[in-house]
Amino acid sequence: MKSGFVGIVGRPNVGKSTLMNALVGEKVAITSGKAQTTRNAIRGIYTDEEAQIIFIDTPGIHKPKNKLGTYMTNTAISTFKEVDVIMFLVDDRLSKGPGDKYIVELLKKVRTPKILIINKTDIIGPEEYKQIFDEYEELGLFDSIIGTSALNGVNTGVCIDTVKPYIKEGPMYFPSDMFTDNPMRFLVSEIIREKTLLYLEDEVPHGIAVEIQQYEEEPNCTNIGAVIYCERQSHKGIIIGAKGRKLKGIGKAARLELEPLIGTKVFLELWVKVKENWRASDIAISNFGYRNEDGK
Ligand SMILES: Nc1nc2c(ncn2[C@@H]2O[C@H](COP(=O)(O)OP(=O)(O)OP(=O)(O)O)[C@@H](O)[C@H]2O)c(=O)[nH]1
Ligand SMILES: [Mg+2]
Repeated sequence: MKSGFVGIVGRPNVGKSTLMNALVGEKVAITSGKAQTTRNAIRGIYTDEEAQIIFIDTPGIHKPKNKLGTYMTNTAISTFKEVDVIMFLVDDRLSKGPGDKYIVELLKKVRTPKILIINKTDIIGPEEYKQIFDEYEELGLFDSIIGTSALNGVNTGVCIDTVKPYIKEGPMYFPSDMFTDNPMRFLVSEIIREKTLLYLEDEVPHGIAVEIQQYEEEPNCTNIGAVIYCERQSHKGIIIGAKGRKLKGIGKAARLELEPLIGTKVFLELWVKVKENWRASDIAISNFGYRNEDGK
């Protein structure tokens, strides 16, 4: 048996979480069309007869504008040296902007094997794909280059086969039927956050955090109470919506996903509260669980 860790890194919104879910075959990380969705390193576990591969989905690396952003970017970069293989996801040409160039410079400094994943091949034309491929190939930095459509599950098997030679003989860290090591409460808060992102536009989503305040399991029903925090009074109104309709929609969408996941009926109550500028506060971001294991 082989086992090892694979870091999935890249700019925000390139499809890292979508790819991890496709590789693992279960939704273990939330995804959205809004940049900076993932905030923690999230482990997704893949197991077959030969190997157990623990994928680590990371927050998109970006130029931070607040303490939360700094935490997120540091979380992503700190995985570079902790994994056996790095999967670097892109969805555009290297010459297109500074984001990918910055990550490439960071990757040049680490000796960990690197696989380039050109994702979203379903919407990249063949000409464009070749340009992306050539620009990265020229760097001589990557051990392999793979094109994927994470959304359609295209080439996930190739990703797994490409990773395997880079991981060593090792123990099974997790039971074969386990897909993530995160507790259910975390998944629940993330799914509520995902639905909130889905219903919101522009600047509000980035300032959202979800805190589970009540989680009671009964034989046929789970009672969940959660607070959606936002940064401004005006955002609170947007989240609640006219006659509370938006919040109701968020609650319903979350409940529909939670019921099959938990396996009981779910009674979900949501509140919206304002915590001014929380992303600039060390204490607030730490209280929301955005802290490293060493407490920093
Ligand atoms: N067309 C297409 N869209 C994709 C593909 N993979 C992901 N997406 C979409 O891209 C958006 C971002 O996907 P995520 O998986 O949340 O991206 P991410 O890299 O994890 O983003 P952050 O967590 O913000 O860093 C979502 O709307 C996905 O549905 C793909 O292969 N093709
Ligand atoms: Mg993500």
